[in-house]
Amino acid sequence: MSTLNLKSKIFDAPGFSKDVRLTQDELDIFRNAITEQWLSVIGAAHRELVPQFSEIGIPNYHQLAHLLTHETLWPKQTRCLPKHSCDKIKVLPFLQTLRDELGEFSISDVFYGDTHEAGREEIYWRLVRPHAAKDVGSLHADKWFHDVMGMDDQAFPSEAETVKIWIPIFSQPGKNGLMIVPNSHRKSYRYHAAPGAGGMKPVIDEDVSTLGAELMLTEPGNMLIFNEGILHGGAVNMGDQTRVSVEITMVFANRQTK
Ligand SMILES: O=C(O)CCC(=O)C(=O)O
Ligand SMILES: [Fe+2]
Repeated sequence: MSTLNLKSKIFDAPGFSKDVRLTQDELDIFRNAITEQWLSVIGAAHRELVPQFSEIGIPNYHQLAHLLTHETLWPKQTRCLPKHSCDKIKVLPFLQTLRDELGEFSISDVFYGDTHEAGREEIYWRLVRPHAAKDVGSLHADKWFHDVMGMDDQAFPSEAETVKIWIPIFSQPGKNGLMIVPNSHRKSYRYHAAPGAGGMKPVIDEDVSTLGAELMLTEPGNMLIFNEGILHGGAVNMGDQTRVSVEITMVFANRQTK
């Protein structure tokens, strides 16, 4: 039962889809789960600041971020949703839509640095403050991360194929979001591995201004679903709100790409 043609978009051309949207109820579940974890991490470091951050909300996080040590407060492990939130998200209708389109999949395990939490599903979020170039990484394909972090055969079996779901939770279309290079999963690009905050990370060795990266126009809830070979990366946030997005890696037992 496929009505959106996702398989051919993701595995054939252009290598991604922007056809699936969360309902308002689904979006609210993500917003509430992320806000809860965001306040709990802030509260663990600075109990007295919780009322202020709670009052302004995540889209205005950057206005008060100077009150805490942003650079050290948000390693990936503080942004992986707790089990009670993952359990709520796992049963949402959008994942059934994806199963109907793409076939059965599992969600990859929590994986950061040298830590692999076997059996715990990874649904994580990120904060990208306005005009903060450091809050976005360089263009990459997710399969480069899997390679340089040695995730194959750990977070998922090496014969498996992954597809990423990227969901804008708070976003300003045209001002922030994800850049994608259409059809890039069919090409190869040079990169090398370098140490990063959460373990090894890939760094592209190409002139990225020539690669044809396009900013995707995505309203909150309008997800991007893309091939593990697609070149993509966060755009520097030119808006006036903190951008919040979620990432989920679907794992398919068998390769669809030949
Ligand atoms: O949201 C970002 O800035 C980067 C996201 C990304 O690399 C991904 O979803 O795989
Ligand atoms: Fe990525």
